[in-house]
Formats: sequence, C-alpha cells, structure tokens
Amino acid sequence: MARWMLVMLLLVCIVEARHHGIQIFNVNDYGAIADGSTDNFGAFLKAWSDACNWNGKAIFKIPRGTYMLKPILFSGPCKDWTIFQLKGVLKAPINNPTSESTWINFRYINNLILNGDGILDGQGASVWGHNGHPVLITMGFAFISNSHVHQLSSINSQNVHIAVFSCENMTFTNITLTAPGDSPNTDGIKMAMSQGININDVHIGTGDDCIAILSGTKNVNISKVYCGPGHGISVGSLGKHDDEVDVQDIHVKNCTFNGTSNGLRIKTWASPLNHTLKASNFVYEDIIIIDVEHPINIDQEYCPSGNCGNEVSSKVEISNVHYKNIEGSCKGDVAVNFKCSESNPCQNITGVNVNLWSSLGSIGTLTNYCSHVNGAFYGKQLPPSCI
Ligand SMILES: *[C@@H]1O[C@H](CO)[C@@H](O)[C@H](O)[C@H]1NC(C)=O
Ligand SMILES: *[C@@H]1O[C@H](CO)[C@@H](O)[C@H](O)[C@H]1NC(C)=O
Ligand SMILES: *[C@@H]1O[C@H](CO)[C@@H](O)[C@H](O)[C@H]1NC(C)=O
Ligand SMILES: *[C@@H]1O[C@H](CO)[C@@H](O)[C@H](O)[C@H]1NC(C)=O
Ligand SMILES: *[C@@H]1O[C@H](CO)[C@@H](O)[C@H](O)[C@H]1NC(C)=O
Ligand SMILES: *[C@@H]1O[C@H](CO)[C@@H](O)[C@H](O)[C@H]1NC(C)=O
Ligand SMILES: CC(=O)N[C@H]1CO[C@H](CO)[C@@H](O)[C@@H]1O
Repeated sequence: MARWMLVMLLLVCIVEARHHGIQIFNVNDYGAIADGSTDNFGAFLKAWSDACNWNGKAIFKIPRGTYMLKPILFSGPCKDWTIFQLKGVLKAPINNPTSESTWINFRYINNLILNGDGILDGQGASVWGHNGHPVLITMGFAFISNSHVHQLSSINSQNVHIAVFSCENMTFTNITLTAPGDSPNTDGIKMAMSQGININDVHIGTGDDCIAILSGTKNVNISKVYCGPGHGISVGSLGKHDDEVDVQDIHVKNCTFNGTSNGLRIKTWASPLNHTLKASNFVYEDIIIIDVEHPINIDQEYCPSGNCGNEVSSKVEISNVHYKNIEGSCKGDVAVNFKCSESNPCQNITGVNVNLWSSLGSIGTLTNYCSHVNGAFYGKQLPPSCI
C-alpha cells in the first residue's frame, strides 16, 4: 500500500474514533450568546439534553466568553460519562426570576466530570444583606456518584458556593471558592447525607464555613485545603432535628487556616433530640494555624443567635477524635476549647503535638478549656492540655 493511503486510512480511523468515542456539544451551536446579558437557559438545556443522551462520552462545552444564565437543572441519568467543560464565565441573575434556591443544579448523574478552568460568578454583592428574591446557592449536587469536579472557580456566591446532598464517591480538586470575609452564609462546600467524598488542593476564602460537614456524612478525606478568611472546617451544626443521622470517618490532613474565626470545629446544639446521635472517628493532622480565633473547638452549646432559651445538654455523642501536629498562632485567648455535653460527654479525645501560641506574642495569654471530656494528650502541648 502506498504511504499516503496508509496515512489516509489512519486519518479516517482517527475521525471515526472521535465520532464514536467522544462527542462535543458546544452551547454556541445551540444558540447560546456570550454577551453577558442574554439569558442562555434554553440553549444550555437543549445542549445538555443531547450530551446526556449521547451514546458515548459527551462533552458539554461552554467556550470562553461571558454567559448569563438563570437557575437551571442538569439532570441525568445520562448514557455514558458526561464532561461539563466550562471555559467561559457564567453569571447568575441578580434578581432571581424563579423560586429556585440553587443556581446550577446537577442531579441523578453517575460519572460526571466538571472542569475547564472557567468561573461561576454568583454576583453576590448585590444581594448580600438584602431580602427579597431567594438568594442562590451557586452549585448543587444531589444524587451524584463517581464524579469529579476540578479546575473551576466560584466567586461571590450569593449563598453557599457548593452544596452536596446524597452523593457518593465524589472528588473535588484544584478548585477556588472566594467571597468576602463578611459576606453572609457563603459556605465553601457544604455536605450532607453523602459518603466517599474527597476534597484535595482546594483554596477557600469566604464569609462562612470553608467546609461544613452535616448530618449523615461518612468517609470524607480532606487534604491541602487553604481556608481563610472563613469560619474553618466544621462538623455540624448537629443535634437540632430528629431526622439527623450519624457523622463518621472524617480525615483532615495537611491544611492551612489563615485569619479564620475557627479552625477545626465540631458544633452541636444543646437542644433535645428524641435519640442520641453519634459524631465519631475524626482525625485532624498536619495543620497550620495562622492568626485563628478558635483553632480547636468542640462546642456542644452552639447557639449563634445567643438566644436558645431553656438549654438542655446535647444528645450528640462525640467520640474518637484525634489531633496530631497542630501548630500555629491563635488570636483569641482559648487555644483548645472542649465544651462537651454533660449528659453525653466527649469520649476518647486524643492529641499529640498540639502547639499553639498567642498572636500577640509574649504579652498574650492563652489557655485551654475542658468540660465533660475524656481522653488523653501526649507529646509537646502548648498551652498545657486540660484533659
Ligand atoms: C489547577 O487549575 C488551574 C486553572 O484553574 C490550572 O492552571 C492548573 O494547572 C491546575 N493545577 C493542577 C495541579 O491541575
Ligand atoms: C463508591 O466506591 C466504592 C469503592 O470503590 C464502591 O464499592 C461503590 O460501589 C461506589 N458507589 C457507587 C454508588 O458507585
Ligand atoms: C480516605 O483515605 C483512607 C486511607 O487514608 C481510605 O481508606 C479511604 O477510602 C479514603 N476515602 C475516600 C473518600 O477517598
Ligand atoms: C495569611 O494572610 C495574610 C493576610 O491576608 C497574608 O498576608 C499572608 O501572606 C497569609 N499567610 C500565608 C502563609 O498564607
Ligand atoms: C420527638 O419527640 C417529640 C416530643 O415527644 C414529638 O412531638 C415528636 O413527634 C418526636 N419526633 C419524632 C421524629 O419521633
Ligand atoms: C480512640 O480513638 C482512636 C482514633 O482517634 C482509635 O484509633 C481508638 O481505637 C479509639 N479507642 C477506643 C477505645 O475506642
Ligand atoms: C499545612 C501543611 O502541612 N502543608 C504541607 C502539605 O504538603 C506539602 C507537600 O506535600 C507541603 O509542602 C506543605 O507544607
């Protein structure tokens, strides 16, 4: 066979392979307009429908440019892997024209990939602190499994940046979530009823919890998260509603907190539950603390409004929590706060090398506080452990 024929054959094969393997669905081919003001709901939905129903791997592509988009649901199940590739900027409506509380919803999808180094702009500045239209969670994942979210940024979310509910086996890597330190309710990643969640290499600076782990969450690995400003990585709040489920197996490693109000926090309400709830098996290790108000905090009398009426002791039982190599500066006066429940004391709270000093240097005073807590601390402890 002549050489050119071979080359031709090869080219035909490549083109064929591309058609059968992976197909691109570009929103611009469906009439999307990147002028930053025309709403693109219809074009996006049509492109998604074709991508999701494609018999093979599909790329739902949003090219560079700025696209206005009202709240939308990208629903599965899809036929194969679906890659949501965001290269451009999506802008949320300031006056949410719907009753939706989430802007970009993903639901009932197995094998979803989100990537593309694009930006989700919630345009929160115009709604923070104002009542009226429902403010929008930027991205919501519900009933999603075996999926990856990477190389994306979310800026100025109106509410939570990313909400994860009832998901299994999801990885979030190399994403950036930012909003001002004083923006209300702009949690970074908030999850509930989910398991097998990996969060790695994520930069979060926001006005509420960097990561919030709520009822029914299990098997979560968090590493290389930079948090600040923000309220830290929190388990809870838990213990307010009777339908809550245990939280367990959370591993937080190699993270930095800079200028946050809290670092590693577990918070439960002191309100009566019909049953006891367990929060157990947490490991926190290799954590750098810079100028944090409450670096290590278990608060079982959580009451942010300061108005919780007749408090009873929390029915949430916290156990098997390990702190290892936690080091840095504290700008408050209590470095380690263990305010546990009188009726369900904290059990097996252990630590090794927890070394915290005052941001004010030698003139600062720093102590630890313990109530109703059992366990043991080993190695270097500064200030001295109160367990
Ligand atoms: C992380 O994402 C940025 C773009 O958002 C990209 O430039 C960088 O290469 C990514 N890093 C890794 C390790 O993937
Ligand atoms: C999640 O991953 C685990 C371990 O790989 C696997 O056994 C399980 O089936 C996965 N869950 C789903 C919903 O695919
Ligand atoms: C978290 O890491 C542990 C081992 O360090 C592993 O057994 C577990 O499967 C991991 N979980 C996830 C969600 O990746
Ligand atoms: C901590 O935050 C301050 C203020 O934003 C910044 O100047 C400093 O570089 C940060 N430190 C680290 C280690 O990120
Ligand atoms: C919990 O107890 C309260 C008071 O006894 C009762 O009114 C409520 O229905 C109970 N809820 C559940 C889920 O059992
Ligand atoms: C105490 O907690 C550690 C992990 O933090 C665990 O390895 C150990 O088994 C626990 N001990 C008991 C008696 O439950
Ligand atoms: C906070 C912390 O321990 N950061 C470390 C995480 O791991 C990388 C390398 O894997 C180190 O360079 C960081 O210092």
